Amino acid sequence: MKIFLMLILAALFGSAAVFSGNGAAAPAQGMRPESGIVEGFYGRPWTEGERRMMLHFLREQGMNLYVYAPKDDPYHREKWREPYPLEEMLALKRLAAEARAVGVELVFAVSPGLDQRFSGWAGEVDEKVLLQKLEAVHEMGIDRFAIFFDDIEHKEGEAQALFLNRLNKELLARSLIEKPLIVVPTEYFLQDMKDGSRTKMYTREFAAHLDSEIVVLFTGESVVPEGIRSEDMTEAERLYGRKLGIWWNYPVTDYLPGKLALGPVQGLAADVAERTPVFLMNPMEKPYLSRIALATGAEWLFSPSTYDAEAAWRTAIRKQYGDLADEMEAFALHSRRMEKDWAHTGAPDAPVLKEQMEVFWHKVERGEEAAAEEAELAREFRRLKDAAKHLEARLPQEILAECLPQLQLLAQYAEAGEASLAMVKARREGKFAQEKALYQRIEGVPTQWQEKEEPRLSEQVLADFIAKAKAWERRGILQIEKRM
Ligand code: LOG
Repeated sequence: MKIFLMLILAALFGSAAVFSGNGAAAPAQGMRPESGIVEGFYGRPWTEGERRMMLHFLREQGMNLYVYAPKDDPYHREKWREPYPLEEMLALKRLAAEARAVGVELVFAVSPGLDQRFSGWAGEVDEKVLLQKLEAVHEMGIDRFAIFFDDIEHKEGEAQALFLNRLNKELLARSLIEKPLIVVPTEYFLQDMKDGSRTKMYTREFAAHLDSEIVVLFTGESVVPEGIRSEDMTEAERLYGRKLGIWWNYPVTDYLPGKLALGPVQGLAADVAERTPVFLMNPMEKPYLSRIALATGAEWLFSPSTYDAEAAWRTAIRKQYGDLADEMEAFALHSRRMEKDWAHTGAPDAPVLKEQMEVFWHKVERGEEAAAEEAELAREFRRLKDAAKHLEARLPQEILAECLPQLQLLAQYAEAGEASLAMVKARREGKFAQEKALYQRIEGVPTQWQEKEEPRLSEQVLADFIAKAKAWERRGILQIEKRM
């Protein structure tokens, strides 16, 4: 009987051990990839308090990695050779201790590529300096590292790879790390990796020389793509000759900081979650508001085949905003999509409302009666205005500080929307003085932006509605003037 029991126990623990390895290899069945965030955006690095909050949040979401890589921490990138001042060293130490207590692994990254030298005596010096830097950070209680070569001019694939191999070996030999390095190559998105010109050389050389245990991250087809298909993954894996980790550029907004990315993570094929060893999301400079998207990313990772982005998004808002959830959902619905010349991602802003508005304008332009549409839009503008005011009065201070200009813009749009409806009505009723006065109320409402920092939301929906109202009125005035 005893032997029988031991056999069962051995069988149980034996199989458990198979699944408990947490190395960088692709996850075995039943195991999840490592996951979390890469604090890897341009802009104000987070404060210690914000990072602590995020560590706890990651844990609650079942994620386990925090990669420290703020582009604008000078000691991470521009002044990578210089050691951290004492104060910042101690802050790292406190953060590492917190991470350990919480059960999230803190990975420290350096981006030396702006001016790192790879050959000769200078190359040796740089390597030594970097090693010393990592040693000092290790003493603060951090034992996993990453090296990033994104966004740099020099593309020295072979030299980078050989350097990374040496560094990885040295760190392992000195027991400064237990798991291999995580790296971002200089070509980290498919379009760039595949480019027919000289750049293609880089990927080939980097891949050919890099030790297979080193984890390489990629962002998908472009830097900020709509999603990642299985084919993208397959092709990138082929080019780099290994399983690839993912650096997901949502909800990051550093390329368009006036907009908040408050939508769900979407567009990631289900099998991507099963194939990748590491899934990292790059958040906004605003840590509190980043949590909506991050929670949905965790949800995708844990049930990729049944993931429903819209449902996950609503659930995340419910959980995070409690009795302000309805208002928050109304606001966030207008701030999900990220569009710039080279970046296209995120769920659309308020797609149903957009359709209603199109029907409304279609009828108005043809001089048709649109009372039902008008009433419906009026109700929605009122609801949005109330939501904005309510959130402004009741959101916790740290969250309000991250979205006040956008909330005020929402209120402004909702009011301008009401004025626009009234303006159309005034024309129909022949009340021209009133029409003119209403136009003056919407004339100055921003529907175009010069600077990427200017607050914006709902560009294709609310802003577009106001822009259409302005254009409609201007055309009307022109016609009236012609007749006079
Ligand atoms: C940077 C990243 C930045 C992001 C969005 C990667 C690997 N690197 O184009 O730091 O936050 O774009 O602007 C990037 O994505 N490169």
